[in-house]
Amino acid sequence: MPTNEEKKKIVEILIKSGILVGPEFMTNLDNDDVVKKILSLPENSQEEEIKKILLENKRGVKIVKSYKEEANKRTVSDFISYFNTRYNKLKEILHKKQGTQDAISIKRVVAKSENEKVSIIGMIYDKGVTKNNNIILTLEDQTGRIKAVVTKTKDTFKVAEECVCDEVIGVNGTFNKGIIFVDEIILPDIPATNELKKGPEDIYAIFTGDPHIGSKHFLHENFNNFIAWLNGEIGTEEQKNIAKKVRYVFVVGDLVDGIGIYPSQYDDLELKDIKKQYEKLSEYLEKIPKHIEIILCPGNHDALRLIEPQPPLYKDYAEGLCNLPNVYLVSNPSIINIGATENFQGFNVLLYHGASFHFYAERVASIMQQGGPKRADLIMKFLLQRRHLAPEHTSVNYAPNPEEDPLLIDIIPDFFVTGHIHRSTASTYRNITTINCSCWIGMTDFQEKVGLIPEPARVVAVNLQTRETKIMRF
Ligand code: D5M
Ligand code: FE
Ligand code: ZN
Repeated sequence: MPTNEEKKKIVEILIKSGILVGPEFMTNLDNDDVVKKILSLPENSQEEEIKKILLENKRGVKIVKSYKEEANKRTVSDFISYFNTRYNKLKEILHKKQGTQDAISIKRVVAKSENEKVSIIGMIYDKGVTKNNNIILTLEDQTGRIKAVVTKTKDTFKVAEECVCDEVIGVNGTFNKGIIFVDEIILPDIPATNELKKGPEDIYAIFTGDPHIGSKHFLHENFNNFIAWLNGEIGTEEQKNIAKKVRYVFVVGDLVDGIGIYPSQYDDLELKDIKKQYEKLSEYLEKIPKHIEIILCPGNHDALRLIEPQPPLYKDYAEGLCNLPNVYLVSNPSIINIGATENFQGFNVLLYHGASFHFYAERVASIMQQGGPKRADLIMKFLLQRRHLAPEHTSVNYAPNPEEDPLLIDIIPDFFVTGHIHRSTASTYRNITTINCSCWIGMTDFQEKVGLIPEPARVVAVNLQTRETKIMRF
């Protein structure tokens, strides 16, 4: 708790920065970290900075990573630095793993004598098949390129079959006649020892996505049922009991249907004005009880650039949302920490709408054969193993930030949450709960054409004390 002296100082700082707070603000200011952060701000701090700190003061939500849009134009050299940054980070992860600890540079491999055991860490520059149906990978690091052959008879052939360009892997094998004959491929992956965290409180987080507000196919009635349930108005006794314990609602992109997203979309729209679509969303979300924190990230239908990372929604479009005290606008992707208490570090939730998913659903044979886009669980596992949301360069449009790769999975999340596919799955990979959220829009002509049957009006409810997941239908 801040002392009276500290309280006075905080009020002064807030007034100077033009921020008005209600009387309940001081009563609720019980987080010493927040008090310290505000007091250590320079005199003429930006309003935005203070607001960010205040936002985190709200119960149990901390924005760990959310990306802003960078203003500068990108050049070819940015792509080179971006790939170097990505390679270095994944190399660091791989170097810690059993099997690739002794990896050396490609230049040093090439200088070796014949028939020597070698280990390298490389980015896949190219992948092909030899005339005997073995897989041939061209691997690259900062010192050069080398070919690596994986024969059909090796156990690791299955791993090689799934590999895509631009992912970073460890390779162990024998160097002979300028080629590495591969014994083992090691992926950066999630450690097998990754722990399942359980929270101290019997509370719930709800995961949903793709409301597509504004579309003629938006399912008003079902969405209203969902909100009525959150308000304890409908459901069985057991379901009402869960509703009482909900503290967080995540909505993972395609918040509105947008305008001009596909050629004939105009005819599919009930609300043909983007601001009206976001206003409608605010009207719905306003009905959610205020003790529930609502976290919103954008998707490919939202009023933002399609380049990833997509920044949080702009205030201009989402004024109503900004005025709701329990709404947090974050980027796509982003990492949000929830449920932390004095003795518990909280859960990290990795949010990603999922624009890269179709690429892997169609290109990776093992995923395609098991259901393709219907198997978000397999796609999510594939991405976690590669520690990247879109390993192959052409799988999404992205901004090549030379200092950081926002699509890299460096922090191991407790929850990996995506949408876009309009179906729901809840699964686990190495103690990470992988959730693909459903949607609130019926079948569109486009989906009918691509043969993807949606499973709308479902949410995934997770108990943060037991980590039990439940798919609920509305
Ligand atoms: O995506 C709506 C639906 O359409 C969802 O089921 C995914 C599918 N979809 C979206 N983009 C593609 C591509 N490029 N190929 C195949 N299927 C796709 P939404 O983002 O809501 O329009
Ligand atoms: Fe969608
Ligand atoms: Zn989408």
